[in-house]
Amino acid sequence: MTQSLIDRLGARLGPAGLLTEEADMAPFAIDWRRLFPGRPACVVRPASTAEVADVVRLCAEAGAALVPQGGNTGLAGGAVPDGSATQVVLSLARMNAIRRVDPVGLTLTAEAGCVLKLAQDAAEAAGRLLPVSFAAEGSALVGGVIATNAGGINVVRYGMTRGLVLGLEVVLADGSIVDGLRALRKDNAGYDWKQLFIGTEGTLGIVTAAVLRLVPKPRHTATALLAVPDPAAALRLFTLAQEEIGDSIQAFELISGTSLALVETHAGLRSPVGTAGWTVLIEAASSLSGLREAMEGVLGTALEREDALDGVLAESGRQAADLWALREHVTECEARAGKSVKHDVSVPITAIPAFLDEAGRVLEAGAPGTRVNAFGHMGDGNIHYNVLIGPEHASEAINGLVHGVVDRYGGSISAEHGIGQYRVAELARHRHPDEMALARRIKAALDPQGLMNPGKVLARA
Ligand code: 2HG
Ligand code: ZN
Repeated sequence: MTQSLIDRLGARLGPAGLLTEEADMAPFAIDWRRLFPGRPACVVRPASTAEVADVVRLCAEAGAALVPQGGNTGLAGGAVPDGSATQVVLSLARMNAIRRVDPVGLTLTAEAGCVLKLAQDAAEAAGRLLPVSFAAEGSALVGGVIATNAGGINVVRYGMTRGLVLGLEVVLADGSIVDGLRALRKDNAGYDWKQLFIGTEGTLGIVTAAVLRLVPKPRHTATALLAVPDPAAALRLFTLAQEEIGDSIQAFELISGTSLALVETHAGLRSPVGTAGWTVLIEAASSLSGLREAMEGVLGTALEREDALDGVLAESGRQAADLWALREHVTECEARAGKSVKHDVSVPITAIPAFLDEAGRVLEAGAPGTRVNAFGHMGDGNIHYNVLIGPEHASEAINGLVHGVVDRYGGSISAEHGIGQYRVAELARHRHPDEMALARRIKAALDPQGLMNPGKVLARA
């Protein structure tokens, strides 16, 4: 079965569209963290929506499962195949055109394989901003950003990717194409079906192109790094910043001393405000003047109230980039430090200090010898509560401890990274059975054969 399918895929896509050699398929077979090695039957690289549709139809006819893949930067193993050598990996990378930028209507239309950074650059060249940004933006692809409803550093101001998608083109599990590439701000005509494909990680269909919402590009930016005594002080600082410059805050990040120590050890980058306690990185942006003075005011008041122990305000774009580098290197340096168990959690913002405190105590008691690398997007309630472990620690037990605390604070076990295969069991454990049953009904309706990214988000039926 598999060989005849591969032959048909090759006949449809030509040599540029099909990879079957082990070495060529290797980068598509394993995730960035190298936690989920798989073996694809083949890798297809369609160059158009029509080709994607034909691939899906051929696979459906042959009963072969499909695993859509973007930039393969995900942290939950959602874009890699299992080890059966029967699943077809569908890379969207060749569908990389930016079809249109409309600076007046504030939209950008891109194909799924466009690198996020290139889409951001195209918006910038038109004097506008595509406000989704995260450390992997140089490799992540627009289709994957949408399929995972990516978050990142600007959610505090602009919301998740979901809120930036105006129109979508998708290929359904039977190979039909649905073109909803409307560039409208208001569109209440019937079901908003595109939401089914945003954040569902390719389990219901494949995103092939999208119309994204742009925003005006703020003229001025102010970036500050502050050392704070503890997370409770960081929360007070957040409240102060909300009151003083709330409408211009576009990032409010919390970084633990452990995170900065990792960055210092493994990337040689040193924080100008030290690594002793906790650190907050605030970025504000506005087209109105006076932003810098307003940010100075926030810093001054925070220092006066002793909610900040030290602080720097970037003098230039270069210096701002240096401050951001401290934050953006955490993931890479954590990986270099050894094994870790990641938790991408969110809790109500006001609960962050208590959550951090309680999770720390629970781990100390239940998993002695672990080290917590906590950092994240405090302004939207999302903490990456990653636990560095040794060979004696079991990751499921640590998940149980941390997610137990998340439940007690009414939080979510996946704030922005999705479920992939990494959190399938945890999702089923933490979501109400009624919600899981509803998800299964949606899955059965859209993918009756169960061939769209099986085993991701939901356990195989
Ligand atoms: C970030 O915020 C990313 O830098 C990665 O979401 C988080 O490494 C992580 O756990
Ligand atoms: Zn993050």
